[in-house]
Amino acid sequence: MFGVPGDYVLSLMDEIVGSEIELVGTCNELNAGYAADAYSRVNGIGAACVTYAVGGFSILNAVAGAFAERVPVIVLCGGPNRGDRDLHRQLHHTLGDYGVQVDVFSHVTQRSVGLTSGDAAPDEIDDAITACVRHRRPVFIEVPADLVSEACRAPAPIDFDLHPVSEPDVLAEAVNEAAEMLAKAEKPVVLGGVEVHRFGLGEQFEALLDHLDWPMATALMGKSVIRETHPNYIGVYSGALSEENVRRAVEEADVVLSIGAWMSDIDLGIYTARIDVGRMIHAGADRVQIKRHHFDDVYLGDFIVGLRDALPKKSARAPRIEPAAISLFEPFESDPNAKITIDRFYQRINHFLGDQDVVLADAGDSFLCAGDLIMHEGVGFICQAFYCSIGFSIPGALGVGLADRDRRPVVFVGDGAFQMTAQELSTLIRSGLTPVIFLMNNRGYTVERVIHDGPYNDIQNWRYHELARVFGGGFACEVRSEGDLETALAGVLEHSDELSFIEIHLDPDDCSAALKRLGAALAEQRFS
Ligand SMILES: Cc1ncc(C[n+]2csc(CCOP(=O)(O)OP(=O)(O)O)c2C)c(N)n1
Ligand SMILES: [Mg+2]
Repeated sequence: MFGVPGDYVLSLMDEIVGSEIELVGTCNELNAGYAADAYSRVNGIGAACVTYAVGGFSILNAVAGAFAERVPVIVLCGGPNRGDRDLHRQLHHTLGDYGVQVDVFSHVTQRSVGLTSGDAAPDEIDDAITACVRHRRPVFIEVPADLVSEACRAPAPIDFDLHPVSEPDVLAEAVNEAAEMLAKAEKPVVLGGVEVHRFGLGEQFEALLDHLDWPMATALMGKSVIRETHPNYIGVYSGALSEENVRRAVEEADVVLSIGAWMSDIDLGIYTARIDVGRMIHAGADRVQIKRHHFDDVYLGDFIVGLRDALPKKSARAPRIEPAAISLFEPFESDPNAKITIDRFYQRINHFLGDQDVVLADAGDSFLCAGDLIMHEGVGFICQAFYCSIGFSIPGALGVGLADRDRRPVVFVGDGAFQMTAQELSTLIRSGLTPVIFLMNNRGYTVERVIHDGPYNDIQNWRYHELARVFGGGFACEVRSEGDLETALAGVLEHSDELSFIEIHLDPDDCSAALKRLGAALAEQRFS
């Protein structure tokens, strides 16, 4: 559990410290929220604990992100004693209306509850935890300081009912209709999505893919939903931003079978995607849409298994499309004196990632570039490709590292994003974690520059690589050439038992081809 103390939450924190839960102090509450979110993406659920209002409203943005991206996080928040509320005392951190926090959080959580009595608390807490797990969304529980020590009954076992049962007739009808459409397909493609991961359906999904043997792409949100060395995996689809072979495979398919994919603007390449609904089967968490009609109460897991049973093995003569993992076999030869560029950097990093790494790519050019990296067996990819709050990745690395100490977080973060949450480097070091952080210094907000430039996109240039030493240690260096990059990567391997921080100096106008296309599409939308 991640958090920052305050007087309203000290009694609750004492209970947490005395429990089996490890309480990890972060530099601020926003970072506690990001860390809990990333922890949840690896381990299935995350938690944070903060004080009333000043803490609560600081973590709000991270909770909104978890809500938008369906990440289960439990937020505990201390609060004024019940007696003080009754007397309407003007207490520090309060805003007149004591209920305002629970109210605000009700808009960005599945359940927002202020506990009021020991009698009701066990049911209210169980209800909130159940809502969090079932809906894969955050919940907020406010605990008045004086309630913490009040006696209540022991908690009952909870049945989370994670995979509710589909309506059998509706499921059968949806599966039959989908199977009929797919059986006629000659050029089908599968689009794998984030909900497969959120609902723990990776194995079922991979079994379906192996059974069908069709090409499969993913949108950015769903990246790493299966290992990307899978022979059927062809790459990230994001409309006009995609690599040409992936774009054509998806847009020229006669049926697109979308399994748990989201259709957000970034995922669809700012609506440059050209997929006709008339050729689409779109299975979501609890609903299946076929062409222009839909079936409710059909759950994703049931639909995946149902389709596998209904379709013959390797039915369609799906075209062979080059697997994305082929890029791993393209040799990389370093040109030591060449200035480092974005393209060459990521080509090199593709060969650097190891099994069990978890890549965290911050919003900005970092997540567009990292989308083309190949996630090996067991390698995870985490980015907020829908909510896109910059600064997620550094505290996110803390969450990932603590969720599984055997996995190395590898962070790609822009200079602008880094300045948002930089101080959490200190907690990474304090926790003895060993992430590798690549700070992409292109002197400002390049994404924004590409959309529309102005003086607001310039930021103060820091000596970023010196910060690791300021915050307590680790291996750090800066990279200007391809030769420097080789030296830096050798240093990372040598210092595998500590944090590595590598500052990459880039030209301000050096960015990925995808960003150039994205910028043009966004600029057209906003400024035309
Ligand atoms: C919390 C937050 N504030 C502002 C934005 C708007 N925004 C999106 S990208 C970006 C700039 C990111 O700059 P940097 O991290 O340096 O990445 P680059 O674009 O240079 O690759 C900004 C300010 C945001 N997404 N999130
Ligand atoms: Mg930048």
